Amino acid sequence: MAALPIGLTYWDVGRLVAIVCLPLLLSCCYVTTVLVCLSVIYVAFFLYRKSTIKRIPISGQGVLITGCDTGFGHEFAKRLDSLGFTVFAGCLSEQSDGAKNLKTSKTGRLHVLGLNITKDDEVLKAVTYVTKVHEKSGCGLWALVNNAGLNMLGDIELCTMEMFYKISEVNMYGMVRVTKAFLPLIRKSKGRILNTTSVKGRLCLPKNAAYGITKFGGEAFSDVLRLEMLKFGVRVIVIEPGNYGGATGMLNEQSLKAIKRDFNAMAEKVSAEVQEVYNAKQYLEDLYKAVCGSSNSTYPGLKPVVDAMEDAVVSTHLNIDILLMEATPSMMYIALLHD
Ligand SMILES: *[C@@H]1O[C@H](CO)[C@@H](O)[C@H](O)[C@H]1NC(C)=O
Ligand SMILES: *[C@@H]1O[C@H](CO)[C@@H](O)[C@H](O)[C@H]1NC(C)=O
Ligand SMILES: CC(=O)N[C@H]1CO[C@H](CO)[C@@H](O)[C@@H]1O
Repeated sequence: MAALPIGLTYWDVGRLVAIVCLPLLLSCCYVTTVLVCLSVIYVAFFLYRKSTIKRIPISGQGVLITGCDTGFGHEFAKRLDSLGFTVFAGCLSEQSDGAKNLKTSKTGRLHVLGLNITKDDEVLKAVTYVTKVHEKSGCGLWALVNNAGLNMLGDIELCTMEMFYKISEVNMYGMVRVTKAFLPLIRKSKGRILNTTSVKGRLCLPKNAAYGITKFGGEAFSDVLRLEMLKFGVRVIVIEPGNYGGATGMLNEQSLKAIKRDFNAMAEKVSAEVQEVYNAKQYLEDLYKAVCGSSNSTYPGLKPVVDAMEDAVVSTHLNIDILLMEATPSMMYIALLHD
């Protein structure tokens, strides 16, 4: 959403204008005068509150983000780098275009790490690296952003068991592995853990079982973690983006190739009975075409989600009211609060 120089979005301004004008339109009597006064007071309070959202002191604080090759992770790494954070950008491959692009940062604070979150040794190596940097600079690790994730599509009767295992290994167990490994550092800083899930962590849609169960699992994991971390002063936040597939890279050329590969494997392994009932091969071909076409119908940018991620990492008080102002219709943004 476009922002005006004073830090308000057009939506904010529209709402304020409506609040001020409505009483005037209704009638012109004594009651109107009172309502206008009240409105002006409300507007003043609103502006005051907007201008006093407190931010943590950023200088030197570290944030580790997984899945920075593309999408939200990539954009968020750049955003935090520009704000002054020390950023540890975990990339599935250090040779990816995204990783190479991040390495061109001139701030000297952006570290690109090869981090396949399904591998114990790579996660351990990342912990050692982050610890070493912090011993040198003396700052803590303020936040862990679990963002890396895979998408998968297909009816339950068509998806192979390998597909169910593979996506859980990344989206669910990968997050558990990374979180467990970095918790000692986060506990020390009384910091934050941010998890990117999806609206599909709350809503069930056909053809989304393999993906959906990992996101429901992620929601459960985050909520339990939130309760267990209360006593350590660590906050746990989930962000649930909606229809952003086109902008995240989930539907780029490479991802479409992976989907095609999955669909070919599905068509090959499907039983004769299921092939007949679903006309599976044709069905998957049509589904693939629909997926290719769908990237144009998703939200075109990443900014609303990256703004929400920034709020979750940077705001001193996670006030659900303030954070919700950044929500858009295509995104649900839920901050799980302690109190
Ligand atoms: C990540 O690790 C898994 C095994 O844990 C492996 O199957 C996969 O190919 C790796 N991905 C990349 C891009 O190296
Ligand atoms: C989606 O948009 C792109 C670029 O605007 C266009 O080239 C492509 O044909 C569109 N795809 C579909 C299926 O409409
Ligand atoms: C609970 C939660 O939000 N889990 C998500 C955290 O991040 C992982 C990995 O990026 C997601 O796949 C989980 O669903």
